Amino acid sequence: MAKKIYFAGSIRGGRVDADLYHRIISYIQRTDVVLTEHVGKSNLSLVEQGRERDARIYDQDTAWLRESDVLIGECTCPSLGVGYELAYAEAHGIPCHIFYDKTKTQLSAMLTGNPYFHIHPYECEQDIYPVLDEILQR
Ligand code: 6IA
Repeated sequence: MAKKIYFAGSIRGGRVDADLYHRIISYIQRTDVVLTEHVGKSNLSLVEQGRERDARIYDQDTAWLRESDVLIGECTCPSLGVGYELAYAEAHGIPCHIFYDKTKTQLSAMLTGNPYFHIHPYECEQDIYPVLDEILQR
């Protein structure tokens, strides 16, 4: 049965890796459902929408997190929101897989230091896909 994947990637933290998110999401979608497809879209509005509009984003995202089977995060570009989502997923017992390009960044010790998280440093994008196959049990 198709898994429900919560893909987490930076939005207001910066969109430098948006095209990479899009490619990862498309790859997962070959067999599974990505609840957060919008994270890979170009032309996302980065502007704060006011607390009411942001509350709707928060409510929807936390509901999707609770119903997801796995969280897959691309964490090369640091994002407060992604950090929050990881802690939220951990609190709800959702398995979390974190990818980051080790030639570009160092991950926070709050992630690498937590044995709950499955951490996947990579050196080039092509390293990501075989690991995704394993996570998705293809
Ligand atoms: O702090 P950040 O904005 O970088 O946090 C990014 C993370 O928070 C992502 O993994 C998303 O799941 C979530 N997130 C942040 N902003 C939004 C958002 N904004 N919509 C949905 N999830 C969000 C509105 C964009 C909309 C116009 C499509």
